[in-house]
Amino acid sequence: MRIDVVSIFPEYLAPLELSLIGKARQDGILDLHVHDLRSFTTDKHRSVDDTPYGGGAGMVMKPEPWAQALAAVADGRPDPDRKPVLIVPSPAGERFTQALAYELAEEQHLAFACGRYEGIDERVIEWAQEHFTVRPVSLGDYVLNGGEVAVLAMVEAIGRLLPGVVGNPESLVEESHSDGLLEYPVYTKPSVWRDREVPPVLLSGNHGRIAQWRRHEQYRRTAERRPDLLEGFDAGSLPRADRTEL
Ligand code: 6GU
Repeated sequence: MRIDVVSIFPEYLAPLELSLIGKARQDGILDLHVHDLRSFTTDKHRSVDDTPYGGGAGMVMKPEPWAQALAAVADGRPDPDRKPVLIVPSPAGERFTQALAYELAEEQHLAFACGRYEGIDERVIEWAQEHFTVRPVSLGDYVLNGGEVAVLAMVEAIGRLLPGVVGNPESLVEESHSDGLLEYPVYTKPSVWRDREVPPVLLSGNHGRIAQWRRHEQYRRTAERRPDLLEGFDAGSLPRADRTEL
């Protein structure tokens, strides 16, 4: 997969050189390029923002540097017959979910346009649709200062789904949100720690009972912490005692 990120703070994306995502880049699974928006300015002051038409607080990102940057990104697309997906991080976007991460992990080329200040001139977003499939995406209902932290989260969530990035693909199957429920609690040695015991069923060696206990714990946690996830959840896979509560 190719990923391009455009930002006025390219250093913010440095963590993408670390850990699993950094390794995926070294292994050639992820071809990730970070671009400094300011390098696409042509004026002496390398300005990227200006005051908003109509008045109001804050500044708006100017269209010209964005058009230059996005044209360069589109020119670098690996498949000339396919539009890359341009993700515009914004608290006004659709919600980023595990389902969207899986969908985007199927793409060959993703680009991220990191806005700062009050956002990017809307005409850039309209024009970009000629060259990209544009998707404004939000991490959740709170406001960040810019898209960079959101890109770190999205690239990690998408990148770890690419074949060969997570060593044991089975760990993708049992984690939170992969099956609509939160994940079950986990324990390791010692079996007693500060007078607290590991749930005895996990030491029983009875794999059927362990699977049933874990499923029950997934359900219990989800009901307590995220009851919204249980609306429309297919209860058929739950232990019978949990099923009747739905
Ligand atoms: Cl994706 N961007 C910004 N700037 N703020 C956010 C966000 C994204 N998601 C939640 N808040």
